[in-house]
Amino acid sequence: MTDESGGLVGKARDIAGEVAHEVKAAVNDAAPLVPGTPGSGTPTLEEPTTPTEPLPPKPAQHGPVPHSPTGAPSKDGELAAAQQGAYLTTATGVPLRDTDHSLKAGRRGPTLLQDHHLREKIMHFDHERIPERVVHARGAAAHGVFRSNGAASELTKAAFLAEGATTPVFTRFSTVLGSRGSADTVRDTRGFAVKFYTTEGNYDLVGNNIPVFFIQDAIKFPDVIHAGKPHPDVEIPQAQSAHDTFWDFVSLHTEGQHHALWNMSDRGIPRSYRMMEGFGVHTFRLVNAAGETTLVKFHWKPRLGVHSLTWEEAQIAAGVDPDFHRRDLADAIESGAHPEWDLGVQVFPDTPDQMFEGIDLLDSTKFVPEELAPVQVIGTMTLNANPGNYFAETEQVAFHAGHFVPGIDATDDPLLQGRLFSYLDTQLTRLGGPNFNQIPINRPHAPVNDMLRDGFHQHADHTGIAPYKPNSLDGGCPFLAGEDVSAFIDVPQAVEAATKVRESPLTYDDHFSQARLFYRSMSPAEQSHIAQAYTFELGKCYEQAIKERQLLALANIDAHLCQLVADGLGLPAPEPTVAVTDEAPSPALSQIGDTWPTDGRLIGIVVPDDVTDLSDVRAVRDAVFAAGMVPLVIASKGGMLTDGNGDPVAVQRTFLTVRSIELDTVLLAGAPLVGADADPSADAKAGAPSGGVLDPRVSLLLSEAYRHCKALGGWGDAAAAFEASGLPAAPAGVYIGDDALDVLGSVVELLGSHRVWERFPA
Ligand code: HDE
Repeated sequence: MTDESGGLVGKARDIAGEVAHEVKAAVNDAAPLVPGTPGSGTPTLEEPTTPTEPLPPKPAQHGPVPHSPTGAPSKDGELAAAQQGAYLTTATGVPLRDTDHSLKAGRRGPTLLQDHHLREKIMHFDHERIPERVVHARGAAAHGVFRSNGAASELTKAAFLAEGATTPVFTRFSTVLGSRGSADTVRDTRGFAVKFYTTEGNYDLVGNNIPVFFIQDAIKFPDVIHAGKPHPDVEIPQAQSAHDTFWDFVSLHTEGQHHALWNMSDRGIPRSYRMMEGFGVHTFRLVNAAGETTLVKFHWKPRLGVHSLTWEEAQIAAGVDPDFHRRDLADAIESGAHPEWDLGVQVFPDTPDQMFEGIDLLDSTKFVPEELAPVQVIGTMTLNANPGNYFAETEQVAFHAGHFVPGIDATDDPLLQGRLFSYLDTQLTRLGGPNFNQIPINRPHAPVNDMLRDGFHQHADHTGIAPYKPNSLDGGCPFLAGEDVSAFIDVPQAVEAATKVRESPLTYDDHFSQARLFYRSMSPAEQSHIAQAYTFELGKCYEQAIKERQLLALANIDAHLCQLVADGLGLPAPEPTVAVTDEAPSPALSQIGDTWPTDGRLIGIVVPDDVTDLSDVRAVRDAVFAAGMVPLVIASKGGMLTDGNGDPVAVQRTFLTVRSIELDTVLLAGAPLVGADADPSADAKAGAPSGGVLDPRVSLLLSEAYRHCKALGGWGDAAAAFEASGLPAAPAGVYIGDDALDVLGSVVELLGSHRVWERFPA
């Protein structure tokens, strides 16, 4: 290296040591911050000119734990640093002086082919995209840890399920149908995929937030997905099932009816990834150290409870904040509200028929009600860090339903069997070759000694000359695990001697009884949401025959549901075509009737311009932070609110930027008068009715939040505001008082049950 280039790098390192960065970590330690900071540094008005090393990640962020491509822990954390040095370089580390101008023959002349920097920069940019996932393209992920309580150690020899074992995890949530840039809050199933980096290799639990699936046999997967995806001619509609091809398929292939019903329920529009259950869906086989087997179904139970959006909230969010779920997850982690789930199993004896209480455990369109087989908690997952880089981690993570560890094995569920093939296959196209397990986020934290060699993007520099078995040239390495090593041993499961057939077991023919069970387990409010969802989705279909055919399926599920939907569609309700059995409800399926923690919930505090004393606002804001929630101060315009008595109060949202859907509750510190900028031609929200005294944007905020059955509160002149916004007199779940902290307490208590349920018309 010349003096110029080598000296530059060295000099930059020295300067970086001297430059004190105002890193937000330090600020965060001192006082809680509203989450959402774009980076760890505080930007200056002028473009910085002092060379410095790259800034550290944000405090709540990190990349994959550094390991070599073959699972060896990195002795030098630096290996994980993707950037270093203070100066811009080429991909091969040559420092650059200019990246704004291409090399030209004169100022106005043509660009020269010689410009290797331009060529490299544009070449790389042209190839930044990889194919999105064929399903589950839209997702968000986080790092965390799984702690086992040992309750499963009698059932499985898996080391990560031994008492006290802690295992790093990376968890990705997703929608199924939408493209990578689609909205989060669409009506759809959600993916819930967890990669456990165990000491015995990676274990992936690739599940969904719904315990049943559309199809019983993997061979139907392309059919159901082609039907759910946008129409192939015009590629609409995006990320939803409210269209003809979806309902055409599930009304003909009625094994999809049960899953479709779950999607039409509130489970199809979760409030947050943090508030979803997760299910392994299939039955898996556990095997313990003695070789004894049990059948299990995996469940993730969110500590925050299962909660959903209303359909109107979901639709507004899809436009106003398409990143609603991703933002919620990242912000909660950044604000210290680390989401947690208990992992549990339903345990069934491994009998030859693989049935439990008349339910076929190999049929993924069926679930086992918790009342019949309780969920036994075997550990807890805490998500505590956001990814450092979306593409490197969330996009490149490769889950595989066949990533088992010793102690966990597959069953003969024909849906699972197809998945065991599919998840390796898809990565060849998506990640460009067979070495995807060497990508940092996919690297195991266990020693790898395989005999797989070469291929695109090979990162491991293998030694030895005999990647075959048996060999003597490499001393016989690698050896097969002996009795002293816990190895993966396929369970020697008997398979019935049979003739090759393309047929399903006869138990698979029942498509309606569990759908009926689910519907009858819902509260009246939840049932009415289901009826509305069907009416909406079928109302979006063009073809009358498809609507009529789907009504036939609904008649086989529940006559009242069928009637409600038929009324909405203006069609007669048909008679059932199968015997409608009486199914005992499963109360565990309803979301209503308990209270849950409110960690990371968003509390909007509206401060009118005429509030001269901000002490209540400061007290409420601090109490909200102290309770592990996030306060968002809303005012007529941005900036800082001051009253001359204490710290200025930062405004996070204005009447222009705020919308009710991002807030779990709204508190009014008075009654904001109509603002000078409340002009419907500039901001359509300003057209909301408000009695001419209240700012119409605030009136809209209140009326929407009220309609969405959120708890509300206020102090000062707040009563006048509620009155002006047209809410009913003495409305349920609205707290107005003189003491702001008392009001906050009442509202948060109600928030624990998620909604003011009695406001929903039953
Ligand atoms: Fe998947 N699925 N799937 N799936 N699936 C994929 O893998 C597939 C199924 C699930 O966040 C793909 O890497 C087939 C059931 C999740 O990266 C692909 C069948 C369940 C994710 C694939 C199923 C799931 C996927 C697309 C029927 C719940 C996202 C890209 C036999 C238990 C994982 C990829 C992530 C992703 C195939 C059925 C869950 C193509 C063939 C049932 C959560 O391999």
